[in-house]
Amino acid sequence: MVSERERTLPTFEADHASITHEEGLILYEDMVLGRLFEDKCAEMYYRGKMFGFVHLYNGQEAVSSGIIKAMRPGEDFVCSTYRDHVHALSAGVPAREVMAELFGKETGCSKGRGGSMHMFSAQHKLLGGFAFVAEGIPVATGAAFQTKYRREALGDESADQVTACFFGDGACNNGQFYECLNMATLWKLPIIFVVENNKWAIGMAHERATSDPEIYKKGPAFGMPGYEVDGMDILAVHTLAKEAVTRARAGEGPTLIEALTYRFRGHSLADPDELRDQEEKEFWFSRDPIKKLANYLIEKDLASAEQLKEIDQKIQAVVDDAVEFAESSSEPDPSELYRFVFAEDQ
Ligand SMILES: Cc1ncc(C[n+]2csc(CCOP(=O)(O)OP(=O)(O)O)c2C)c(N)n1
Ligand SMILES: [Mg+2]
Repeated sequence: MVSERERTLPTFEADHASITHEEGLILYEDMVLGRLFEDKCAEMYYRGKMFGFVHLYNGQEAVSSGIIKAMRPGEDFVCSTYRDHVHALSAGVPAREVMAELFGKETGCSKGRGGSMHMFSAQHKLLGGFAFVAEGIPVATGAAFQTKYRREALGDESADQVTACFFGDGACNNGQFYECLNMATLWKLPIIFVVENNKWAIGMAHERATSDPEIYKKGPAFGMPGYEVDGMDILAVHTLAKEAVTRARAGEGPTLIEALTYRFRGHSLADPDELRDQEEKEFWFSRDPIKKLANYLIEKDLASAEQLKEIDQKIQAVVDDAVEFAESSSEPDPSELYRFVFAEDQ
């Protein structure tokens, strides 16, 4: 039985989540936005509308939505990887700007200079989009440090922002991860390290590459709490995220969260996805986080099937509009090739 060889967690007692109708719909809508946006990306990529590597997030939505929706939009910092479209969307970057970036247009959130792996938005406190594995971890740690520094060294009372730093299981075998865990505890930084353990780093299975595959245990080794959470259950992720945000904002320091999740597509759209066996895929497909939340909301009378369908349709229109916007936007003018290399050009 494949389920016996999969690392999963006991079912989260959803009643502990005490979710309201409004919160439930916000989480649902954000996950649907992530899913439909990525499906559209695949379509546009295969139609030749975008170039370079495009890494999709299908299946992992509960992690982005569950964590980022526990934060303050536009104030708290979010740091991603090359699998960054959905973190950008959860952080509030409009779908139009994310899609236009993928199309390499000047209306994109990185002015068309970044593309899929380099989403950035100063307005939405999105720190990137990074092509190198683990590259965002020190950047996010730096963001958390400046918050702490402004508050404690410069006496700025308004400096209570929290940083969420997302990265994959593969990144946890990189030295920057350990250096940053050390500094974050040493200085009690307001940061949440979120490992999206989707079992694979391209074609390398996590347990083949890692001496102790239970990543959350590495938190306590550095003096911070480490938690494992079912990354296919948004209520579990969101509940834990709220605790970690509260802790960080109160000056109590960092938290390491290991979310057990799975990507429903290949590593990138150039990957034929032949290494993972079908049984494993079926097991994780059956744990679709969007369906799980939909069932919960309907069961608990927090939403009706019609309401959820209306959200699906509304979001589909948002995604279609994003494509139209991206298609009709202009490419950056070649004369501006070197503009925006430095912050002064903003
Ligand atoms: C420093 C560095 N080494 C190698 C690569 C090539 N590479 C790109 S993605 C990837 C796998 C990373 O897997 P993981 O961190 O688990 O993230 P996931 O793709 O599963 O989201 C590797 C090795 C890279 N981009 N950067
Ligand atoms: Mg991975």
